[in-house]
Amino acid sequence: MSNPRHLELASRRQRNPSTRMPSHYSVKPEPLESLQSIEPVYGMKDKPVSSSPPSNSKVIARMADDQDREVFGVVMETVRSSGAILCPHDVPDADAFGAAYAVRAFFQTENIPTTIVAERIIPNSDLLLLALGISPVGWDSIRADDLRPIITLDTSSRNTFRKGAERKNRVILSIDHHYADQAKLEPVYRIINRQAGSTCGIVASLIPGELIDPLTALALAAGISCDTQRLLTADDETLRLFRRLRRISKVPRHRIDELAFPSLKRDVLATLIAELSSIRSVVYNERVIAVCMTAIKPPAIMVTLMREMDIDISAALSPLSHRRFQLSLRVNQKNAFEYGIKAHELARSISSRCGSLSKGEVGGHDDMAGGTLPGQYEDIVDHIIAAVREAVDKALAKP
Ligand SMILES: [Mn+2]
Repeated sequence: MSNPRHLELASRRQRNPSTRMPSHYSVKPEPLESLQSIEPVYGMKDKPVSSSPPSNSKVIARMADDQDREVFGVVMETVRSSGAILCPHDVPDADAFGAAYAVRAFFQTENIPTTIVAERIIPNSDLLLLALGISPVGWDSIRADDLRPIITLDTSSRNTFRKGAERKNRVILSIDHHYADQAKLEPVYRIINRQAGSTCGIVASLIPGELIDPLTALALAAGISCDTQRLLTADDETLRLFRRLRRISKVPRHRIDELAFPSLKRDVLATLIAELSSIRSVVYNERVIAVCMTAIKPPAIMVTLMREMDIDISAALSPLSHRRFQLSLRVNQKNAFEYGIKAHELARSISSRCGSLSKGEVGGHDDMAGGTLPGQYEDIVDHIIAAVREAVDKALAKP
């Protein structure tokens, strides 16, 4: 890391032991060689973000609690000599990359080496990677005898390891906030809060505030912008955190948003506009439901455009192979948060209507979800519209 402020913080940190992570663990770090046999020891949270200040006042956010910070400290001790592989989800977005960058920078202050391994990076991420000065590698460049433990960021799904599934590396920690039906990893530790708006918010709550240097702040702020639709769905705590991070980063708001949602290349935008002619839309109980096929991968790019058009419930499908599609789903914030039409539940309902053989290849959040679906395009569109109609009926039936 060449950032002088970061180096200064790192050396100050070494001089001042009081800024270290918790030093008295109730959970002792496990020796690396025993990781293979450990049962997962720490569970999943499904609770609102804490409203009381963390007892460790050095952190600047509350999306993780003291137990999470203790776990994070234990993981750090466990990988201190070996180093770790940091693994954001496939087709990483700013939340996944931002979280990976921040963990990497924090570990670096303790001289713990890390490698960021990411698959299917899309050109949309170029700007962010350039700004952060990182170049993730693929699983291909990790040697077979490299047994460093893996930390997954913004995912706890096995899909992340499409190429590396056979690897012997144990996942020591997953930091995540998704509702997922996907085959789950079995990490030794989990720091999962499904009520947190972003993984970057969780990571910001794990790192002592004074060690968050400008570039780390930028990474975390971009991740928060990405997962909250440029703060549109951010709660008060997230807004406060974003403001602090933005101040530390010294980067203007519009530039942070641009890293999270880079302007599309003009030819890509032109293709998306042309593809909109194949959109199928219905109006049901005053909701506009629209489904569109796209060749631009991932379909999240098309579905984000559709959401910006103020469609209530949008779905984009892109063909993966014969009779298999990748789904990206968005529910606009009014329907997601006011009427309780939850994107991740909708995705699950669509998936079961499509008769996904391997149950659970979808996941996501209240307002965004995705996954893979089997079937013919026209049938899948029918299933999506039927599932949304049912969800709208259920939402309207609620008192
Ligand atoms: Mn995320």
